[in-house]
Amino acid sequence: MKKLLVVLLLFGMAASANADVIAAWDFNGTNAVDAGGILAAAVLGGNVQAASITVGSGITPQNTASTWIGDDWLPTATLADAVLNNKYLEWTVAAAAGYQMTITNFAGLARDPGGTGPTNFVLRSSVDGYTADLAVYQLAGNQALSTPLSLSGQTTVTFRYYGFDPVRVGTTGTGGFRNLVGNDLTITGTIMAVPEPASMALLALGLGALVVARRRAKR
Ligand SMILES: [Ca+2]
Repeated sequence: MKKLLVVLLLFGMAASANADVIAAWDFNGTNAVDAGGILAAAVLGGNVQAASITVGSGITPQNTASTWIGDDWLPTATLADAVLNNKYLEWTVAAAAGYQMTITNFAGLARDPGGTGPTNFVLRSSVDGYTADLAVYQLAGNQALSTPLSLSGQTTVTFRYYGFDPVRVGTTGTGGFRNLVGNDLTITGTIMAVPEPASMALLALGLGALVVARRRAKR
């Protein structure tokens, strides 16, 4: 029994490495127009291959200094409208070959929607084909967002930040992210080598043998 516990404990320790920055963007000195609609992350964690942010096809990039924002979110009264009309900002993180990510947090500083921008935003991901709401935000000004996530065993993940507003229908406000000192949009988590089938099979074999030995000892 003790051996079984030790094996499980070691396996658990290997699987729970410390959370670190997987990718982080810095909008200082740029914007969605100057960057040509796509911006690579300023910081990539170890064994992260690439990360970039862009805007959905229904959004027009905006050139306000040191932001990542877009125009033409509205008229989009509901989340279903936003999904249908591609009203979102989008960012993607990809692990290096042979590695996988567990994403545990998203953080950013949402820009004040002002008098005309959308106040409702929803975060979804490619993990389930943009189906489930990972977070629902309602903005009343500049707002620091920090959302715990639990997306494990992923090689590439795209996040979509959908914007809509049931009240400001018919206006064309801006929405997106502001500049902070240092990183402005951050994805946190852990990166691990993808377990090889051979080592997984060995582990299963080892655990099976221990269980059999334990049962025999009980008799
Ligand atoms: Ca910054």
